[in-house]
Amino acid sequence: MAYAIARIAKLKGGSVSGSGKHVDRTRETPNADRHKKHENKTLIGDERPLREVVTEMIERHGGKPRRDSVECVELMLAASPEHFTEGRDEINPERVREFTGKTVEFLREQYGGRCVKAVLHMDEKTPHVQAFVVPIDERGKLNCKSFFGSREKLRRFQDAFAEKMRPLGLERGMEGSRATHTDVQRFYGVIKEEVRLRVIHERVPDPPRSAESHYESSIQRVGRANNTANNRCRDRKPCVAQHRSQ
Ligand SMILES: [Mn+2]
Repeated sequence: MAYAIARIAKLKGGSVSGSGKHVDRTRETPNADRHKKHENKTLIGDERPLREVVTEMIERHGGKPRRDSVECVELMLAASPEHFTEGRDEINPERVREFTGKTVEFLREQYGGRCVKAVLHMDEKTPHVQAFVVPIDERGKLNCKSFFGSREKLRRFQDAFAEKMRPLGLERGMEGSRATHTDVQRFYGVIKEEVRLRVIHERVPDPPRSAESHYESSIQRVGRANNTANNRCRDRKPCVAQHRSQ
């Protein structure tokens, strides 16, 4: 059974331009095959850098992002690899065309002009679309929470994508089921390099630890380990001495 896969990543500050460079391949991309780069396609938006179009969209609505605002949400939309290969070695271009068409429809219906860029990647292991949505609410404010702020909202986003993909024969995996989990893992396997290069803001301690405080705590840790080691040595010295004297 092939599944529809939809994941999001929230982008703040510097990670907007980083993600943009990655998706446009203007930065070295180790997991992408440069011989297939010409098969990638811009589906929504133009060739301008992501940072530029996101800022433009925010400014058009009079918004001033705070330092920790989610300025852009990256959507990764894909299907199980076997959906495109049908068990063969080659990718069926017709399957990619259908998938791409439905994905663009989905993005336009759900986000309209807020989706400032969408790119089809054909140069990684499995075809997938990476799309970028500026989460501007009805009042013109950046408000990621109103789109993706709860488990329920995330679930609805995945439901809607699966519903859109249903005519292609793709299933929405049962939530929390093994099948879904395996597929997601496999998907992340495909884009592992991208994920590794990205700053996962949710995991950055808040406030971020400075290099200095990190250094301090490392020194303390080494110091404690040293003391323990010294104490152990001290305990053993008499034994060594005793042993020698025998
Ligand atoms: Mn990609």
